[in-house]
Parts: sequence; C-alpha cells; structure tokens
Amino acid sequence: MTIAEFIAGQLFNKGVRYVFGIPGGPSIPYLEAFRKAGIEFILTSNESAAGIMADVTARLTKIPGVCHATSGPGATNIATGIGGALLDRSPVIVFTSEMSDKMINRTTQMNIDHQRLFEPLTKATFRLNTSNVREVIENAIKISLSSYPGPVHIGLPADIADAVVNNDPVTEHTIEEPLHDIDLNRIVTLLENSRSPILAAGLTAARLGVKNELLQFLDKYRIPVVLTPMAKGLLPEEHECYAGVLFHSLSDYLEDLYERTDLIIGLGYDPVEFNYESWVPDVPLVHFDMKMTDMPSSVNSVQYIGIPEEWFKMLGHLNKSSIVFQKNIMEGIRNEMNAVFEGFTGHFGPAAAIKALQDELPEDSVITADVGSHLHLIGQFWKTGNKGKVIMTNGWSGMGFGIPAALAAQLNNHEATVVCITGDGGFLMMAGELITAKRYNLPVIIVVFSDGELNLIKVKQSWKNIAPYGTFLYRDDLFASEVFLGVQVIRVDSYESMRKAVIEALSADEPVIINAVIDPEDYQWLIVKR
Ligand SMILES: Cc1ncc(C[n+]2csc(CCOP(=O)(O)OP(=O)(O)O)c2C)c(N)n1
Repeated sequence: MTIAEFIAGQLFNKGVRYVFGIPGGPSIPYLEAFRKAGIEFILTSNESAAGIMADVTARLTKIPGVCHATSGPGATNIATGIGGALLDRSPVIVFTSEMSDKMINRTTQMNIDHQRLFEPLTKATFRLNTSNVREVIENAIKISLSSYPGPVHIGLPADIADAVVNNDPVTEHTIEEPLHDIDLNRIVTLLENSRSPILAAGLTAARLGVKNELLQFLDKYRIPVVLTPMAKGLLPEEHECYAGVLFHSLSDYLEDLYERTDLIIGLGYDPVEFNYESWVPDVPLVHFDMKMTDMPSSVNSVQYIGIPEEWFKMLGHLNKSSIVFQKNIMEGIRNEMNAVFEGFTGHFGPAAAIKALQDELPEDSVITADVGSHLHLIGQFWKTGNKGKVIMTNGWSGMGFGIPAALAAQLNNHEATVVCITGDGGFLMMAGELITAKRYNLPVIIVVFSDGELNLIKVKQSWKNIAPYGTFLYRDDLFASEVFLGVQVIRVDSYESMRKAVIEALSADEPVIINAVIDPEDYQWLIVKR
C-alpha cells in the first residue's frame, strides 16, 4: 500500500467523507487515493474557505474535518481557516504539500517553512517521512480530538506519496494533563451559600452538548442563565431562566442581573470568546471546564476541572431553598430588549430583515452568520427555539466565515434549510465560493445585508467621534444584476419583499442570493459600546 492510499484508508475508517481544498501538482496521488477510498475531494475557490468548511464539518459530525493545500500560497491561504479551528476549538487535520527533503532547504519556487507557519496556528505540526506515517496519522487524529479540540498540521514531502508504507512501530502520543489542585471546600462553600447565582454557559458546554443536563438542572434550580455567542441554542430563548447572550446587541441590559448576583458560575465557559474580567461583577466566580483557564488575578475565582457529569454533580451543592429567583427582573430584561429590537422593525434595517427571515424560515433552519454588526443582532435576537441552530465564529472572528460555513452545513445535511446571513464586506471576501455552491448543487440561501459599508468599524469610529474612513465599500447596488456567478439574485428593500424573497428562495433547489438593501441606522443604537 502506498502512503497516499494508507492515509486515505485511515481517514475513511475514522469516518472522514470529504477533504476540502485546492490541489497542486504534488497533491495528485493523494486526490486519487481519496477518490478510490470513497472520500470526495471538495474543490473550493480559495483555500481559506476549505479550512472553514473542514472546521464546520468537524463541528457538525464530531469527526475531524480534513483539508488540503499546496505549498507556499496554498498554505498561507488555508492558514486563515486553521486559525479559526484553533480558536473556535474544532478538530481539523490540514495536509499541505512540502518540498522534498532534497529541496526543502533550497531557494525554490513556493518554498516556505510550513512547520514554522503552522506552529502557532495548530496544536501540533508534523512532517511526514517514509517511516513515521502510521504514527503521525494516528497521533494527529488523537491530538485534534483531545480537549480543547483543534487543528493539527501534517506536511507531505512532495516525493513520498507513492512510496510503500512500512510497518514501523507506532509510539503513541500521550496527552499530558497537568495536575491541578481543586479547592473543593471553597467551591462547595460558595455554592451552598449563594442566594442569587448566575450561570454563564459557554463554548465548551455547547460543544459537549449539555443541553439536556442543563434543562434538567434548571428544572430543579431556577437561576438566570446567560450564554456566550457560540453557546447560542444551548437554552431555548423562551425558557424562563434564559436571560440573554453576552457581548452581543443590547447585552448591557443584562447588567441589571449582575447588580443582584452574589456568585457567577461559569459552565463550560471558554474565555476565548469573552474574557471574564470584561463583564463579571465583583463577586466570586466558580469556573467549570475540562481545562484550566488563564484567570486574571483581578477575578476572585476558583476552578473546577472535570467532565460535565461532575460539573452538574457539584452544582447539586447549590441550596435550592435559599436561592431567590427574580422572575420579574428576568422577564423585565427580556421584554425590554425585545421591545427595543421590535421598535426598529418599522423601517427596512437589519432588525426588520432579521424579523422577515425569522417569520418565514422553518424552525429547524441552520443559520450561519458572518462577522460584523449583523452578527451582534443575530446573536441576541435570532430565536433558535428547540430546533434551530446558529453556527458562527467568535473565538477567531474572521470575516468570510458565513458562506463556507453554510456550504459545509448543507453538504453534511442535504435536507436541511441552510441560510447564511452575511454583511456585504464578508460576502465580498468569499463571493467566489458561490461557484462551489453551484458545483456541488448546494441549495443554500445567502442573505447579504447590503449597507455599502463595513458597518461595525464605522460604528466604532463614531464612538470615537471620528468620521467614517476606510469603511466605505461601493456606490449604487452591490449586484446591479439578477444573476451573480450564475446564481439568482433577489433584491429586496422592504419587510414584505424580503418575506416574499425568502419564500421564493425556499422553493428553489439551487443556491439563491437575497440582496437585502438595508438602512444600517439600527446598528448605531443596538450595538453595545465596549
Ligand atoms: C478577516 C477579518 N478582517 C477584518 C476584521 C475586522 N472586522 C470586524 S467586523 C468588520 C466589518 C464587517 O463588515 P460587513 O461584512 O459589511 O458587516 P457589517 O458590520 O456591515 O454587518 C471588520 C472589518 C475581521 N473580524 N476579520
């Protein structure tokens, strides 16, 4: 068996069905081996989309996502997606073509040091040789899946794909977990004595899918829950304990709760999304996660490191009879936030556009969001309910995420209604991937909030009393056509026309772009100043 065939076979056995990327000359034997093994190579327009598609595939399937790029420019392009997998905690294996041993230290076309390039972007990086193939593949998969999950890079020297795999011994990589002293007594005392705790659930909790455990816990202990953006969907918005999403639109309304709390409980809370010190009030914090986090000394905290089953067991030390659930305060906050949002739906801005989408899309739609002002509104006001899903990047926060994320979600579930909501800036970064959607018959709906500007940055300029500069995108209409790269474009400029467009797009079995020409004024009022 050749090295290429062995790798393809191993990946297939682990459940991998797609490899995303753009080939170079040295990729050819690998692509052929993937094809023969039953793994489809998904060609993208830019490798950064391939990295994002691998990340989202991994999030959805819980199997490492795999992507591939050629040397030099291919590797630097894919690096953006890999950074995302690192900071959004997604298990990805990225293969890049590297020079042969003979050429690696020579001055030659496309040659840069991939090992150094990927070192800060991954959990581990390896260079394959003819005697470490089994070991590298096995360990790479194991490392990518271990907590926190993340990307692993494997460099493929250009001349070894067709070499025969040896039966070399495998040294299993051991994942060392540092020992930590857990101050159980302090945690128990804090939990037992708290009268008004707030639970902040985050990325780790969402990734581990503790929704049912959380719901069962809340049946017993009614306490307010705030979610980080990437934990959106972990608790339905209509649940009486649901308070809101941190960091996103109008999240300053949640401060009413912070003023009344005596304990913050971080539940699978990964500060990569939003550091504790940026929001926690001056009360103790008990942090539950699978990994120790770097906690600033300014936060009065104690960490419990373990598995979710243990977190919930520890939470049993809360004293149900002494906890006061301030139902009115909770309802007040939620109602006020919703009323402010609703107040903006009278003209065609982002609030009305979101409302039209929410009114027409099926409850179980998968929404992928890009990065910018629009994300702040989606994060806070999209209702995932019990069936919906929102996929976003908040650890990495790279514009251009939304479109490839939608393609990956659709590829992994052809029956799902998949809708990408993106700003026009993010759309322009990934516009070429519309061809990818066409090529693979992915009937995604791409909703572009066309306001002609990089709004989030413009809003931040205004906070500093600085006139807009470097944030203006285009004059006139972004598309000025009913077709873009062969994809139908429906232009809308009102709540009603948006609703109609959504209905039309839902019945198409090919990709559709909805060009929502919005007045961005709402953002100025709805984005929280930080
Ligand atoms: C790759 C990348 N470049 C730049 C930024 C900084 N940034 C964050 S939001 C934003 C503006 C996004 O504009 P647009 O896509 O039009 O969305 P809007 O804010 O208008 O909703 C920028 C430039 C980023 N997060 N990622």
